Parts: sequence; structure tokens; C-alpha cells
Amino acid sequence: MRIDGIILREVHMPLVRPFQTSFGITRNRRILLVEVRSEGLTGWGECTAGERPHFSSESTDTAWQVIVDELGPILAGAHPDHGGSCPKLFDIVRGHPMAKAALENAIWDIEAQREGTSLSRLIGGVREKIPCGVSLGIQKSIPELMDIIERELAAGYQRIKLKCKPGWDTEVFEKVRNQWPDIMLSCDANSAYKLRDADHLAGFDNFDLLMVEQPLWHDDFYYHSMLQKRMATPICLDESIRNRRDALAAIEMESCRIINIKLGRVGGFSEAIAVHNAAQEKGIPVWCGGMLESGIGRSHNIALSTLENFRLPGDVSASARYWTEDIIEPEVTVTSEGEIIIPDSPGRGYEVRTDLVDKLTVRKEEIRALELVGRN
Ligand code: OSB
Ligand code: MG
Repeated sequence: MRIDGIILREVHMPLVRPFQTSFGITRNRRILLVEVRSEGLTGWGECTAGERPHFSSESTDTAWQVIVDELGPILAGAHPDHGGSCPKLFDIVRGHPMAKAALENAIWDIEAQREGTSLSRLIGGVREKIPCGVSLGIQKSIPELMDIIERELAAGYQRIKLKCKPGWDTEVFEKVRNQWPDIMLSCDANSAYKLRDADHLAGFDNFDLLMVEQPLWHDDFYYHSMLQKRMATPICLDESIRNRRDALAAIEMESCRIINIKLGRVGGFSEAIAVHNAAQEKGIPVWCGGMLESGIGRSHNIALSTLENFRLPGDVSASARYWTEDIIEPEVTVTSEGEIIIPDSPGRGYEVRTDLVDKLTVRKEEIRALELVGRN
């Protein structure tokens, strides 16, 4: 396909309520969107980097820079036939997976439209609906958390994930389990613990958790494998899994029994599918993580979640949990059974509300192809 234009926008979107993890609080999102035009079609991508480099080393600003200076010009000067052509094009740039994913995923969107098929079908998805869970941030008090859980369960969500950290863990799990003995419950520490906390973490086994997500260092497999030997609750890795090789290494080392796949973290659909397939071959279930995405990133997550080995409810939930107004039409909604019905129209299946996007845009830049030969 010929690339006719790449437009980068930064949109500011306040969250309906603040989201607190072990590494900080997010109140307002600064989201980098990419719009790629090709032969009369328009594809959209979303960069899932945070405002600050606290989940991973990328941020909205690093992604902006690397797309404007490096990845954008490469893509603009290329003729990718498929979304799957992007990783090779971008290989010269080390790292920056979220920046790469924003562009690659837009190409997959265009490819699906070109083929007249939904993104889900294009990638080989097998589900007509996907099961949904919610990720609940650290709250000011346990009673406030209990109210939120009650509301989310009443809405139909199939799994509750609690963000945790030292001081907001076992006491919380105990109260929640007493109130709801049978719900699917998990927790996510975002690397808040050390191996010296292993005895404390082994105590999580008392609460029948589906998994504990990323308890130790963001870049570790080895100490997670030591910890997994000391606890019955399955470890799920998020931050540590950057690609297929990482997934295979972590599985081989028994560092985890479940894998969270995030499109941005692994660099886009190609690598996400590769991680999915590797885990499936090894009998390890996966689920789709979330990064407080707007409707654009959310629509990519929905398509990804239709692959066969996405066997557990993901962190992909309704637009209204994040935004007073989402930038897609229709917004993402969840049924009273806690499911998202997969759209069947060509591409991502949700229109972009370009007027609203323009209103929310604070920075915009168009990228042109550079002559790459002879560039320093
Ligand atoms: O670790 O899964 C995570 C949000 C920001 C950064 C990291 C994570 C999260 C979430 C939120 O858990 C998931 C969502 O609702 O989008
Ligand atoms: Mg996580």
C-alpha cells in the first residue's frame, strides 16, 4: 500500500475517576493518536505509553519524538503490503515498542478495510464476544473499594482485578473475599515487591486468587521463577514480557503460568499474535491487558482478544468507565453478562469521532517521507 500521509495528534482526555497503581496516580491522559492515510483509506492507531515513564521506559513525549524523527519517516517512505510488514521496517530502531505499535496497528486497520473484513477476522479471531473484567485502582479506603466492586459486579463484569502494593494487599483481599467468596479475583502489583517479601506474597494463597500479576521487578524472569516455586497462586507476567522470546523464556523457567498481552508493550499486532501463539503451544493461557486507552486503542484490544488462546477475561471494559465522552462511535459497551460483542464491519468496527478528536487535540504534526539514503 502507498502511504499518503501520517498525522500525529496529542489529545487530552480527563479520566472519569483517577486511577492509582503502585507506581502513581493518573488523572488526565495525554494520548498520542496516529492517523495513516493510504489509497483512500484511513487507519488509526493509539500509542499506549503513559504520561510519564513509570510503567515502562516510554512516555507520550518519547513516542512523539521517535515517531516524528524515526518511525514515521520510515513508514512514509515504505510500501508495506501488510501490518505484518512493519516489524522488519522498524527493526533498525531499538526499543520503543509502544511507538512502533501505534503505527503498525494503524496499518492493520487499513489492511482489514482493504480486505473488506473485520480486524478480528483478519488476525484469525474465533470469538463473537469476549469476556470482560475490570482493573480497580488503589482507593482511599476499603469501604470505597467495596462499593466500587459491588457496582462492577452488578454491571456484569466477570473478574475483579485489584491493584495492590505493600499496605494495600492481604487486608483488602480478606475483606473482599469475605464479602464475595466465589468471584473471580486477581491482583496486580506492578513490581511493588521484592524477593524478601516472598513469605508475605505466599500468604496471598489464602485468598484463592486467579493470579498475582507482576509482583517483582519489571524486567525479571529469574526471581519470579523462584517466587513461583514458593506460592500456589499462579504468577502472571505483564511488564516482563516484551516479545515471543521473552514469553518462551518465562514459560521455560516457570516464571509464570499465565501471560498478560498488551499490544503496545510488545510492539503491535505481529508480536502480540506471536506471543499468543507461543503461549498456546506451551499450554499457557493469555488475556488482554489495558492501558487506560481511548476507544481507538480499546478497539484494537477487542479485536486481539478474539484469538483462541485469550481464555481469561481481559482488562478491556466499557468506554464509560474511563470517559464522559469517548472518541469512537458507538462507544464500547458491555452486556449484563460482562461481554463485549465483536463488531463485524470492516476494520476496527468503531468510527472515529473526528470532530471530537479535533476539539481534544493540543498538538498536531504531519509526517512526510524523508530520503533515508545518506541520512546520519
Ligand atoms: O498493569 O495492567 C496494568 C493501567 C495502566 C498501566 C498499567 C496497568 C493498567 C491497568 C488498567 O491495570 C487496565 C485498564 O483498565 O485499562
Ligand atoms: Mg499489569
